[in-house]
Order: sequence, then structure tokens, then C-alpha cells
Amino acid sequence: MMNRVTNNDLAPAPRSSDREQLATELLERLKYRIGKDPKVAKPHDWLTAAILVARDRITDKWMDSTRRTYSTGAKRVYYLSLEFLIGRLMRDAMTNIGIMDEMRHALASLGVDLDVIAEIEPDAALGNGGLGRLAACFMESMATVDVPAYGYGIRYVHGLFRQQMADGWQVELPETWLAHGNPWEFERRESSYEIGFGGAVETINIGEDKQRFVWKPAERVIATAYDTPAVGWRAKRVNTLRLWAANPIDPILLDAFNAGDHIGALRESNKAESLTRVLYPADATPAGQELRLRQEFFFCSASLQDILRRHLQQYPDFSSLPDAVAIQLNDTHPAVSVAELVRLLTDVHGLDFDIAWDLSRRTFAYTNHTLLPEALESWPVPLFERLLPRHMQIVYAINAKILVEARKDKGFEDQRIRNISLIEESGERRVRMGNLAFVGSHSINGVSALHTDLMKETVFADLHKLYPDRINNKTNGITPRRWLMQCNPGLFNLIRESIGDGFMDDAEALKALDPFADDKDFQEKFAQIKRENKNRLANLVGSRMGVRIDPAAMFDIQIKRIHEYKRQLLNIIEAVALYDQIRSHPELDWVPRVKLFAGKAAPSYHNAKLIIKLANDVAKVINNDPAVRGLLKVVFVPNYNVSLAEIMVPAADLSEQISTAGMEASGTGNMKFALNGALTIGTLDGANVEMRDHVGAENIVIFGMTAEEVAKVRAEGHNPRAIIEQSRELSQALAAISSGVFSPDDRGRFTGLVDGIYNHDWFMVAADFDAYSKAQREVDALWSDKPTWYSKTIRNTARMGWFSSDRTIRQYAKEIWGA
Ligand code: 4GP
Repeated sequence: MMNRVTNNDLAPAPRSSDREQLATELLERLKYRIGKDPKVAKPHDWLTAAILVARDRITDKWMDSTRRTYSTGAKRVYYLSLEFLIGRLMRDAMTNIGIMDEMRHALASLGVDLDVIAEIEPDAALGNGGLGRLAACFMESMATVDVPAYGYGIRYVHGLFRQQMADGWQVELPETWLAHGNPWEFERRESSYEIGFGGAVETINIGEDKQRFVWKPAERVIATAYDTPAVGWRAKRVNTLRLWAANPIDPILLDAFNAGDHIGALRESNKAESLTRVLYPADATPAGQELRLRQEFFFCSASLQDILRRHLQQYPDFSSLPDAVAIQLNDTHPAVSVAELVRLLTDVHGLDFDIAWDLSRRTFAYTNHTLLPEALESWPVPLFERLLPRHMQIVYAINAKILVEARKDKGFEDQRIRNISLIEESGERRVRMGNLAFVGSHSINGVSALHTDLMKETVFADLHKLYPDRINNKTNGITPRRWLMQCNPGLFNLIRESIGDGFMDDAEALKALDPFADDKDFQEKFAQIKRENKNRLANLVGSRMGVRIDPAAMFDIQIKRIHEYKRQLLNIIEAVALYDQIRSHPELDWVPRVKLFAGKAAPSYHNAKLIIKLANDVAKVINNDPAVRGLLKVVFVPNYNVSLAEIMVPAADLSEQISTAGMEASGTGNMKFALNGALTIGTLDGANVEMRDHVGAENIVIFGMTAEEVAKVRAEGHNPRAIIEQSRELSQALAAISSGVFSPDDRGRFTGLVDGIYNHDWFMVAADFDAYSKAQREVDALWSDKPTWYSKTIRNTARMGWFSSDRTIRQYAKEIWGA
């Protein structure tokens, strides 16, 4: 087991008796809260006891923070997100309140190993990928930089599916993070709200040509809050993650039950609970399912009712709403909030429509996370109208305002009007949630400089013309507590020894590491730590998969959702080409490499699942071919999640960030790897562009087409066949894959995948292949010169401080929230 961070002196000077005090508290929690005698306590009991001890200490700080928010009248930020990919919480919380080391000793004095119990804490996988993990980093950073904030989301009973491999195919199994209960959360029965669906709207004339609208929903469920504390670094502030669970109004229909219909009696109950049962596993793929719209409305309505209630506790009316409250919409999933807030302010609280609309727009801000057109949600008008009839009216009313303004004041022509409308009119009529979020917000931000520019030119071009001051950029960031301090204690301690503690409070102070980049002694220590991290990953791969990988080889890692635009396929094809080269030229000095992959595919995304199968099929052949002499290994590690990332990221030598330029909004994995001393091979896409600016062009390997070139080629037509025919390496690799060399049991398995590259190559795999392969050989050359390699990778660690999510959150606070 590796050394862990020792936080003795990170904390506000621990009391000398703290260790004994913690041991006493552990025993007390075990006995009175869990009801176990230490003699028979299981690891899970100790885990729960340890969490309860930490939680109680956090609770004191939590209450302080809440009181402070009330007494200072500070603005509150509400982060609405359908996903919070928070992972495990124990280490995070204990590190941030500064009791990690004392807790380790206290547990040890009771015969319990903290690392063992930490391993069994379930990974709260309440998200798919990027935007969910970003929300988790933001929760930690908002507390760290002292922004009073609430995260609002759904308490899914089953988070993202557990991925298993069956003969190399992805199989999805239910995930059960709540199986042993969740000691972190507090159920708040008193904070519950009714949420309606369906029904009809009654119009009541109230004189002077005025009307009032009353929505009479056909169905109702109850949303109940569960609160989890979100602890900032050094526990300066503790914020709240409030997740909603759904309950029926009547848990059991007694009439039906007494009449013998025992199943039917639970119908309402089942229906309500199904709302929050599963995280819908959609990640930029079409998800036009009623359940998803229900989930979205459910959590938005509950959150907004909660926000308005809290506001009225402190202020006499809603005129102060935009000054006291900022609501950030994390992607389009919470966009229905725009209509719901207007409804609550008008129909429930009696404000005029125009006033409600103005307050609402000044309160909301929206973050866009992808330009993929299929990911900008839209709902068929009949579905929206049936489920949310009053909201449909409000959407039309907003649309009328916007379109009149565009045509009358700005002279927009028909095509522009069609583009900005909240209703898609071509084909099936649909409500466009991206447009609703845009017009309903005073700020619309992208997540990297390039992505923000592209937003202005593509998806929101016409809305940007209408409201040119609204789009702004907030380049993503990652929390250095989880993604350096906790996941890489070896490197963390080396940095502390070398430059002191300043970087713990200001990640940009990592710059002080720059002069060490060429220091031989430092390089050796840095290399030694990387080696230990690689050993840990090699052990995991060995024990979990029975595959032996050599920690002396270059660990070349691509971990993220599986998607064609992220181009895992390009990486696999390059592996096949390299395999050919190694066999054809055994006389050359090949750099030993292990190509590691991990990631989940959306269950309905056929090609993504096929790419996983291809990685596994290719691995089977290459890993077992004696002609390769162990110089190349391919490994697909199953069930990627936050905890696996925490082991893989610190073990990487090379980080693969190779998306088709213009398609990855930002990426945050790219930042985690570079911070942990990996070299990046990547395209000029998303935040890679800004990473290059920060680490220096000589410390990152960039290849391939630019976003502009991709757009041009797509517009003018692209002849991938000609490109493939000119590249011997590529055509041979594709022929091998297509003809079944890696799938002898089903020779045509990958033919369609390869045909896609020949016929249209939308993701520019063929177009970028040669540049990629050449860049990989440059990486090999750098690897062979270790002093150069380490001087580059150390500079990556030194120069990534700007990508701390603390910086991102400070920008949101200053430029969007006014908090
Ligand atoms: C992701 C983007 O794909 C990724 O580039 C970005 O870093 C991340 O959001 C956070 O901004 N998008 C999603 C999604 O997760 O579901 O669209």
C-alpha cells in the first residue's frame, strides 16, 4: 500500500489528544449509531463509523457556514445539474477538514486499516461523464473559495450502470451504491414539495382584461430532499448538495389493497419511485424518452420551490431575487426551469408575466457542454404539452416576445427567426431546450475558449446576433485536492518538500516547480513516484484482469466515455499499425508500450459498443503474439469510474486527447493527466488549445487538423478512400480489421466500422491518421531520452495550476454570479 497524504500540518493545528478523541468517537458511533460491538464489527461498520465521526465534525462547520450566509446576506448560488459524479467522499472530506492522518492512527489503534475501509466505500456514480464530474469539482471549489452554494440534483437509486465484459462486449449491470445505506446524507422529510404532471390549465378572468392561470395536474408526486455536505479545502466553508427522491402521495391505495389487488395497490408508489430509480444513461446520444423529461421537471420544480421558499424567509418579496440568487443551469437538462420559475412567480405568487420574466432572466445563467446537435435536447411538442400544459403556454408566450423583438427591433428575416424560435418547425414540431435556456438566461457560457468561439459561430449564431453580450467563456478546471493531493500522494509530498506549501492554497504556485524540471535529483524522484503509481496500476490490472503489464513500459492511456468523436478508434487502429511494424521490423528499437483504455458506452450506441469489442479483440491477438515480444500490450480496463481514474491518472506517461478538432467542448481528463506529470498527445481541440498555451508548445505533442480545417473539409467534401490508399500503414491496418484478423469467429464484425471510414470518415480518422502515427513516433523518441522526457512532464505539472477549478469558480462568481 502506498504512502498516503499525511495531513498533520494541513489542518488548523490538531489537538494533541485528537487521536484518542477520534478513537473514542469511533467506538461511540459504532456502538450507539450502528449498534455493533467492536469485537464483531465488519469493515462496513467501521467505514460507517468513520464517516459518521467525520460527518459530525463537518456538521459543525456546515451550520457555521449557513449562519454566516444568513447573517451577511450573501448571494447564494444554486447549481442545477442532472448529474453529480462525486465518486467516493471519505478521503476528500477527511483531507479537507484536516483529520486524515489522525483518523488513520485512531483507526489503527482499534486494529482497522483506513485504506482497507476506504476501498469499500461505494463510488457515487450519479453521472455519465464530463459535465457530471465537472459539477462535482465545482461543488468542492465553491466551498473552497467561499461561495455560498447549493448543488441540486436527483438522488438516483441506481447510478450509472456497472460495466462488465462478456467475451469483450460491454454488458450493463445495475449499480447499487445505496445497498449499505448512505451515512453521508441527511434525509429532510420536512423539505418536501409536490410536483405535478399532466392535467389541464384553467383560465380565470380577474377583470380589466386580466387572467389568472391555474394548472390542475393529473398526477402528483412528492419530492423529498436528501442533503450531503460539500466540504471545501481547510473546511473554510461547507455547502450543501441537495438531491431529490420521489415518493407517492399515498404510499398504498388501501381500497385496491382491500379489494385484493395487492399489486395494483402499489401502482402509484412504483410510478413515483421509478422517477428517481435510474440515472438515464445518455451521453450526447438521443434520449427522447418521457421518463427523462419527467426527471428533469421533477428536480427543477422541487429545487425552484425550495429556492423561492428560502428567499421569502429572508426577503419580503421577489424583487430582490436576482440580487440574492444566482441559478446556474448545467447544460440543457434543467432548462425547463426557465418556464417553471415564470410559472411559480406568476401563477403561484401572483406577479405579472413581464416582471416574472425579467426577474427570471436576470437570475438564470446557462452552461453549454457540447456542440453535438443531437445533444441539444428538444422535446416533441405533443409530449411537452401533455406532460406540462402550463409550461407549454409559457414557452409560447416567451417565444412570442422574443420573435417580435427579433423581427421588429432587429429586423431578423425568416431564416433567422426560424433558427432562434423556441419551437423547431421543420418536420416534427419540437421544443428546443437549448434556445429556451439561452433566451431565459443573462449569461451563456462555453467551457473552453475554442468551444465558446464555435458556439457563437454555429449552434447559437443567430441567438448571439440577437443578444451579442450574453455568450462568454469559462474554461473548465479540476479540483487539485482530489486530482493531485489525494490521488497522487507521492507527487504531492515531493512537491511540498521542494517548493513548500503555498500551492495547496493557490495551485498557480506550482510554477515554483519549473526550475526543478532539469534538476537530475528531482527528475529521479519524480520518475520513482511515477514508477510506484504504475506498479499500483499494474497490480490492479493483474489482479482484476489477469493481464501482466510491465511498469517499465510507457503507459499510454485513453480513459473517457466511448464516443466516435473522441476517437478511441484512431488509437486502436494505430495500435494495429504499430503491431504490423513491430513484426515487420524486429531489428528496430521499439519503445515498449502499454495502451490502456477504459470508458463506458451509452447502451444504445452501437458503434461505441463495437469499438469496445474491437479494443478487446485486438488486445487478445496482440497480447498473445510471441512475435511482439511484449513490446506492445493493449488493455481495456472494465467499469471506468472516478475511483479507477484516481489510480489510472497518476500512472500515465502519455495522455491521449485526440478528439476530432471542434468536437470536444473542453475535456477535463486532459487536465488531470498533465497535472500528474503525463505528456499529452492531442489535437487542437477543447481545452488542449489553452493547455498548450500554458505548458508551452514544446511540452505537448499536437497533431492533426484544426477545427477550421475540419469544417472546411466537411463543407467541401472529403475523399477518405484516396487518403487511405496513399497510406500503406493505414490501408493495411484497416484491411486487417475489416477482414477479420482480430475477429476470426465473426469475420465481418468490424467491416461496417471500417466502411464508415472509407465512405465518409465524418470523424476524420483517415484524415488524421498519418499525422497521429508520426506524432506517436515523436513521442517514442522523447521517451528514449529520459532527461528530456522528465523535463517536459515536470513542466506540465508545474504549469497546470491555472486549470484548478478554484480559478474557474472565481471567474463564474465574479463575471456571472456577482457573488
Ligand atoms: C462534456 C464535454 O464533452 C467535455 O468536453 C467537457 O469537458 C465536459 O462536458 C465538462 O464541461 N459534455 C458532457 C455531455 O458531459 O453530457 O454533453
